[in-house]
Amino acid sequence: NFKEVDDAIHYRQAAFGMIAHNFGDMGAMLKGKKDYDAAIFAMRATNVAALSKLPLEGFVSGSDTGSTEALAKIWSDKTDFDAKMKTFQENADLLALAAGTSDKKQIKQAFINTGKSCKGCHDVYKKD
Ligand code: ASC
Repeated sequence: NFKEVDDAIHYRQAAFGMIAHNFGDMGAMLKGKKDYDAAIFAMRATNVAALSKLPLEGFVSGSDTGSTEALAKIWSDKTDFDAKMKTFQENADLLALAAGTSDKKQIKQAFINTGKSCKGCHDVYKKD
């Protein structure tokens, strides 16, 4: 358990920050903004899959105020929020699996699916 609500907010923000760093680098490789390195890409995909399991724990009740972009709707629609988070985790797991192959088409599709599950949640539950 977290000692303070702020600790929970920091925890989930740290996880999201690490997810964005790893996912962003994968995107740069797929878009040709930097050289594609299959080993680094696979490591990052593994990182994102593991990190995807972390943020949900930080969404404790009462943590919709303070230094956060999380909307109160998360807690009024918690079942849907949890389901969307689970979909993200599943897509991240599939991306890590794809990244272990050399099937670039499958990798790209799995990356797109994962990005959609990031955006799908942000559109509804994150302040702009
Ligand atoms: C990222 C990032 C997000 C997602 C989202 C995907 O790299 O920081 O929030 O991808 O833009 O659509």
